[in-house]
Amino acid sequence: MNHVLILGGDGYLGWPTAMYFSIRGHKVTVVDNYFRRNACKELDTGMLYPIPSLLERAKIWHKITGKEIKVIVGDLNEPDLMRGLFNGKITYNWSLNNNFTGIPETVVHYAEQPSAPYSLIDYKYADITLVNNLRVTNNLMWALRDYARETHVVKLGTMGEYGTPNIDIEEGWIEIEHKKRKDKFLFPRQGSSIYHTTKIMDTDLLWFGVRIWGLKVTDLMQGPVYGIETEETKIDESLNTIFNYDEVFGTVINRFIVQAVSGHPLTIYGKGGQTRGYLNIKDTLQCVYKSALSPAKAGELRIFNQIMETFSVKDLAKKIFNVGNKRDHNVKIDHLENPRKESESHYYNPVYQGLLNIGVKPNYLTDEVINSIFIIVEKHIKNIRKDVIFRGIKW
Ligand code: USQ
Repeated sequence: MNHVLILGGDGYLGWPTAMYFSIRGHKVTVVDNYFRRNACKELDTGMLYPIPSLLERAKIWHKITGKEIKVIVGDLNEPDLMRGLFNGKITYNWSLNNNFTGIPETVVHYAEQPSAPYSLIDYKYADITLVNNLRVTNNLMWALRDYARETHVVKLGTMGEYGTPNIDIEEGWIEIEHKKRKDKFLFPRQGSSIYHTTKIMDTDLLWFGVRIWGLKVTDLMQGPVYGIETEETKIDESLNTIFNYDEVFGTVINRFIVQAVSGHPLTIYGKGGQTRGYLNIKDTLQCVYKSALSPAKAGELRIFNQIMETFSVKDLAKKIFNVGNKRDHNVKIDHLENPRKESESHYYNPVYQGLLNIGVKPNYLTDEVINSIFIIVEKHIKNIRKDVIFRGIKW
């Protein structure tokens, strides 16, 4: 694998992924339309600290490391932009020269609206989520079909596609015996938001492309990610990733730590028995990288459950309460009426072996790791806005 194309390369995971591949010697191109930044502005979500534009980030990266990350600022809803990434009819917004890098061996697809609450603000935001997520995925699938059948797609899926069924969750597939006959199917899916439902639909779209045109796809069913730092963001503060703690774009562990630092009670929704699989942002990078190094075969939809350990929301609050109090924060815990429709006590037993089998080494949520996130959040305490922590977007 030589050239990697990262769709959604400006986001919480996209930018750290770009640096991770780049520092390891791969040619990297990133594309982004600033959806996340614009949505944060429009919804007035606040951010823990400001971050440079994608063009500035690429220039800073080049200055510090001597490596090039080519940047295209554009909307992948436009089929011609997506196709240009594979047929060479493309103009870079920043690169050392404007020469087409060639067809990428790997595409990492993050270019989706990633928030469940965003998708349920009202009809408008549901529609933006549905149109964006499916159209970008469809544009990608057709560009691959027409120009790049050898290219491997690593697509970010979500554990939330499975919901919380009363049986063990397999890695994507399940064998079913029915009236004495057997066959293998995608594991049953039941998203608990419009966002999660779009992820089910785009898995189905790519599964179609895999069956009909022999595309190569790895679908990473990721749980909520936490963390702020990667080896590459540590190189310089200006390389930091976007960090949200608000109700729309913040994920629960990141939110709880910011709440603890700012003196806001931890916002457990309902009873807090909701159990999910979690992973450190550093592990997202490892998982995507290892998947890219050992691609799916032609005509294969390979699915991994991308989580490293499971916790209930109550367990998480307790962990953050303990570390926060040791750091002299007077942490309080609150149980809010759950704005979401989700089970608060349920069976949860997912399998998550595939990524370990290809060499991922988990970083677990230890007190030390939580403590290291506290230290960074404390540095930016002045930027924390308590008014964006809970607004109550209802399902
Ligand atoms: N929760 C609280 N209090 C809060 C925030 C969340 O109790 O202040 C609870 C939620 O009700 C939920 C759990 O914590 O049960 C996780 O919520 P989250 O906001 O961290 O995660 P979620 O909305 O499920 O979405 C996030 C990412 C999404 C990714 C997904 C993986 O935003 O992109 O796909 O995690 S998963 O949850 O496995 O579907």
